[in-house]
Amino acid sequence: MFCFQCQQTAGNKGCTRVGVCGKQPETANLQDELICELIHLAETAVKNERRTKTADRLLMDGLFTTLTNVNFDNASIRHFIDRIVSERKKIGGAQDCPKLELWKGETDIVSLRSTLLFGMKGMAAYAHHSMNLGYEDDEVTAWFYKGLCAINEEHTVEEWLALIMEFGKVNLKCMELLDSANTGSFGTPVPTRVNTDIKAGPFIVISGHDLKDLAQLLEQTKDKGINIYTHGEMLPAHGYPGLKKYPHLAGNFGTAWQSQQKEFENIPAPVLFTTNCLMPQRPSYRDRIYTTSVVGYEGLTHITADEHGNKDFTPLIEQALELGGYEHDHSMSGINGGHMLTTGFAHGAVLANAEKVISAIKEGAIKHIFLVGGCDGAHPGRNYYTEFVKQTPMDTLVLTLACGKYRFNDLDLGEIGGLPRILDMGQCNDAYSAIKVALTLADAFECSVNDLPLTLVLSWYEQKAVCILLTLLSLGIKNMYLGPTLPAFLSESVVKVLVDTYGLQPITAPEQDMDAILGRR
Ligand code: FSO
Ligand code: SF4
Repeated sequence: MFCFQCQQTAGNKGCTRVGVCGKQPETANLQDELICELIHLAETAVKNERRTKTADRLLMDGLFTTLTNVNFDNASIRHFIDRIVSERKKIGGAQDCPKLELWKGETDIVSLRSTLLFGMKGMAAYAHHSMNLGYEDDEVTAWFYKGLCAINEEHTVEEWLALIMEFGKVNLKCMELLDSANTGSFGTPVPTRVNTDIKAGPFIVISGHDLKDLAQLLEQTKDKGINIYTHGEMLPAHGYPGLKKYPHLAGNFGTAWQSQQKEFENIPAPVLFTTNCLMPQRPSYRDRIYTTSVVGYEGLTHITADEHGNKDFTPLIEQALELGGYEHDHSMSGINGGHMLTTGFAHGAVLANAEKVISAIKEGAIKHIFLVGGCDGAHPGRNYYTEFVKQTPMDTLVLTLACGKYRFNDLDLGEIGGLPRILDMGQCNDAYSAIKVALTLADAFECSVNDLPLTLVLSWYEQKAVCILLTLLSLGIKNMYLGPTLPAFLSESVVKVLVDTYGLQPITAPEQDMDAILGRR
């Protein structure tokens, strides 16, 4: 096996014996085979000018299946490969296709090819959620064909870089599409306080990013005496009017994904994984974990959708009632309990306060805005983000998004002009909100985003973070800080391009970076 797609890759070089994430060699090899089959399907569709709805969906879901911490189930990956092959044959493709060597070749070319492929895996996740809610954009869907074909073609370094920047722009469209899908289906998020303790009685925990799954679960548990708690990236769901209207959407359970093995131990309730990040389970709670959609793990119960996307969550509901939950209201102290978390500051809520923010910046009440966001992970260097946020001066705002926020979203940093100093914009795809806010401010100050008193301090873990980074670069955003380590798949020369052209900086120490950003040196 060879895999170097995520931040925790072995020795920051590549997983070769077994994945740090728990992925086994056979699974890794099957995922490579799946990617090769997707490339052949895209090539056949383009060559024969026969794009189909089924192929569209296979490209997105297939890429998403291979994203970090999504699918560890060999049988389901094999089944997926069979579906791709059968669709390829249906549209006039060859019986058998050659195996492709994705990770072999000249270092810089492998690096550029991997960057594009990993970015596309991230975009596939966003396109998948949009499609679940009935939202599609032809330019985005068509780019999956274009990008997959491009991966199996020869390009010069300049051509690869141009393709990657073009991809970044398409991914912005895809994030905009998902924003329309989420707000069009569930309304514009409003600032919302979220409880982190667990009420007595039966409950279900729902993790991942898919709001449609949450909506169906809320509908099916209505008036059944079952409370629903979000976990990880599902926390921002509380801000959407169409979801918060359910009184049994009771709070948020636990912290970021990498703590799940500890936090799920002994909970008297089932947990549904709608997307990543799923970790190998300890035996103590394995019988309570359910998967759906592209998520898979051998031995877990998988909830499938019918042809209209409807799912039947009865197995979880029955188990929740059987387990009964906690006897008394349960304090989760130690794992974020006892705090109220605040979410719902997507672009709608922040821009409703745009005048206030703009005049606060003009009057000097807000001296700087930081976007500290991205994905969390187990790397020890990730304490940087907690320390960095703690050190932000009182006259600065901190925008955040994705699961990296669990490093500091329980800190009380006070308020600035009636706004909390930490504003949670949502999930990782809500980077779209951050971009919208930045562009609005640039407009108001008649300058470029790079001239605003704004700095992006990003944490990355898996491939959605890769597509977001490529979008930010394609918008020409400079001097971003990235950590906790630079991606192993970026070769030295590619890093040099990013540093020289975009001023991308690896994080160092919180004080040192803060001083440099605020010009205090
Ligand atoms: Fe986190 Fe996992 Fe949103 Fe990622 S839960 S790490 S970038 O999947 O998707 O932030
Ligand atoms: Fe290693 Fe990450 Fe790949 Fe898992 S996804 S095998 S941890 S590089």
